[in-house]
Amino acid sequence: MHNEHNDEAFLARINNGEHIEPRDYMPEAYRRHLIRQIAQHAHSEVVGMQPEGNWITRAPSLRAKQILLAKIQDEGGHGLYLYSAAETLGASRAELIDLLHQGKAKYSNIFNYPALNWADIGAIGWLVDGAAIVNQVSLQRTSYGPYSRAMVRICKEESFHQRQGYEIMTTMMRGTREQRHMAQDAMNRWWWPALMMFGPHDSDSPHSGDAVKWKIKRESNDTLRQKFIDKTIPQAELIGLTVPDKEIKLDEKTGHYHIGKIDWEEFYRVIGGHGPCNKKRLEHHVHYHNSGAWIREAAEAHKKKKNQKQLTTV
Ligand code: BYC
Repeated sequence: MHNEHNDEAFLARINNGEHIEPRDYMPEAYRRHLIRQIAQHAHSEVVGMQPEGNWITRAPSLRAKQILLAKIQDEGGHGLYLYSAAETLGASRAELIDLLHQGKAKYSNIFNYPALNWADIGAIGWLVDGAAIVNQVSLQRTSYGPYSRAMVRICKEESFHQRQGYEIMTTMMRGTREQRHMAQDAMNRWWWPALMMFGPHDSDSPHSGDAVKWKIKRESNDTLRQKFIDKTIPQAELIGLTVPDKEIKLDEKTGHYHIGKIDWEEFYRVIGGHGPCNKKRLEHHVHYHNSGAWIREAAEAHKKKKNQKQLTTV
């Protein structure tokens, strides 16, 4: 345990590439920064189960249903790893969920859009999980130990999610004219919100300064967005999808694609609570959280009874 209550020594450890562990000294601002980000991440995983959950009963085959179920269960698990990582910083899951319900904690912009048809399940897996994995691979090297270790597990599962989405899109692009149209329509609706998942441009990102200094963020919002763009455009072209951006151009010298302007007004509107599904997502979460209260109470009562039994047998 590193108990030196000294911000300079703390920064030196970070710069030395050491992990910060729960009982080590950390500045209060570092702890609060992590709780905000990890909670937002955990809420995203759990709220992210909603648009896909809606399609379990309508999956086009038993195989597709099994894969979708497994993916959604993974996401619930990711939420649990992340809430546990936040708990090591002194923030309880109940407290964080309460903040979500009060509209004081954010979750990813992307889950405020509707999943209208089966092609959306492909687009979510391919583009949304694809964007999430680019961000999360980088977060495997984040400075806080429990967050970094949670990311290693999460990334293994996310790569399967991305592939299942791309497989759906590939199958649809090999299908009928209507199926190709559905896949292109889903691409058109999910492309720009997926680019927004990386957050505002570096110059407009208020938390990036501290995040980079403390090595919470290992790569900037724009660097990760560009990585995703460079990786995804060739995948779209390979299966015959058109990226919905007339300004896309490959810079032969740098190997990077140039893209058009992102609509940041839409981003701030959506994260400010006014996207197409914000109200529905939150109401759904509150409803099912409240209707599950009995099981949390039963688990607590069981724990208490078990502890009492252990005490009497000692
Ligand atoms: N959505 O200073 P900035 C997934 C907010 S889903 C909403 O750049 P930061 C999955 C930001 O919170 C992926 N809000 O912030 C699950 C801040 O507002 P506050 C989830 C956003 O934190 C199921 C303000 O804008 N992944 O895995 O340095 C199925 C200024 O931004 C967003 C994570 O959460 C956004 N996209 O950087 C499939 C990864 N972007 O807090 C997939 C972990 C920004 O001051 N998080 N804001 O009110 C991160 O890496 C960073 O938090 C971000 C933002 C890059 C997202």
